[in-house]
Amino acid sequence: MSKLITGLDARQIIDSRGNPTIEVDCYVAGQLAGRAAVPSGASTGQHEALEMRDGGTTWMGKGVGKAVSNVVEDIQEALVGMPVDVQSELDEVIIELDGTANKSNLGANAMLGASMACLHAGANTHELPLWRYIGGVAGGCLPVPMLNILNGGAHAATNVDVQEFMVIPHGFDTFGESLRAGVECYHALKGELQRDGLLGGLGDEGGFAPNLPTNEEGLRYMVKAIEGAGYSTEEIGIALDVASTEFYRDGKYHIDGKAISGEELADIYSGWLDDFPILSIEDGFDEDDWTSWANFTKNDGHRVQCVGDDLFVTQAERLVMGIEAKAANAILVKLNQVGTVTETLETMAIADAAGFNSIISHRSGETEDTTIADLAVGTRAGQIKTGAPARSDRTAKYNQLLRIAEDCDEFASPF
Ligand code: 2PG
Ligand code: MG
Repeated sequence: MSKLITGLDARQIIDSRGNPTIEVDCYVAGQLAGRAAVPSGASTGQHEALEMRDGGTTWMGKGVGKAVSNVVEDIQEALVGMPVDVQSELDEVIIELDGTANKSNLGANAMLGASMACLHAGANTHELPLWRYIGGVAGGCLPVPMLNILNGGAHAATNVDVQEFMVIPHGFDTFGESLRAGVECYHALKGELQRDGLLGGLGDEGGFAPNLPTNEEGLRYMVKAIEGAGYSTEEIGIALDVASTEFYRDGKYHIDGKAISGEELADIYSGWLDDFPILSIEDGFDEDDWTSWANFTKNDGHRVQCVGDDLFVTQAERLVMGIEAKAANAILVKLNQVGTVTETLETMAIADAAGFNSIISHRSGETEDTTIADLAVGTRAGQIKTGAPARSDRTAKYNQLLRIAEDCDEFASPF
């Protein structure tokens, strides 16, 4: 017989950027059975579900006291007495209780904290690893990591417009070897930047954050990092998250000191695809510039993964629009963009049915929570991006994948 939820608790904790966020505990039969913490973005899409903040002056207005009380009062009352292992029913109750399209009543951060804490509690009461509980007997495949070793955009105080330069070590037999290669590239990049006097601070996701003369120079450093670590660009490719919504204003993309059209930006990407081993471009265009997205996917989608993050915000409705418009061929998956585990899984199922790849993703503001590592394995997503292999908020996920790899030996890359 299923065990029943007997209580939820919640508290405000601190994330990797020093901002408040919410952590939720789920009690089953009076015992703490599951705990989860919610991440937070910086380059957020305008169509994301609402992250509830208190406003005012304390905590820079970013306190999550209201979200905490929404869990402890409303969500707890609705879930107590329900079996802990009926995730989709639990999420449905939370969604109905909120009753809004953008989760503005309870806050997506409150809802996701409760949803994920119950998910963990469900796995624990069945004495299953989380990835197995999520994926069932068919689940269980380690993803290829995308390691963001050079940070720019909204994640760094530099002149680099592209937000993320990632290595994808795809030509390896195991997750462990793939991660090792990515780590070696990280250190090789450090050496290259140090030699050129460019080793300054780090970005929000633990990657190096140099000022560079052009964005293309970042690509050159990536190739130097891969080759400097002793690998070929056949086994390690590059992924970019351009996060271009951040520099799209008045119908123009403001990049490298110029204001250009979507077509001109697409030409730049095509040139980069000719010259560099780029396998994946995320948010190449603004979150509402559907025409540029569709044109680029039509022209270059056969040779590069076109990933919608701000474009789709993990929401089924926007993904369906994108599938119909052939606007992309892959989706970035972030639980807190939609607000519950079940809706996230539903969006991934739609992507899968349409032949879109899914990439499980962290946020730039993270905690020690490792739910996304298990989500990636359980759903056989194939790819995960969770920052540089440095700083505990990022390594927590990679380290959880190493632990999972001890019990799950399947590793597959879509590249
Ligand atoms: C992104 C993410 C994570 P943020 O744009 O993909 O890397 O950044 O969490 O700031 O939206
Ligand atoms: Mg992104």
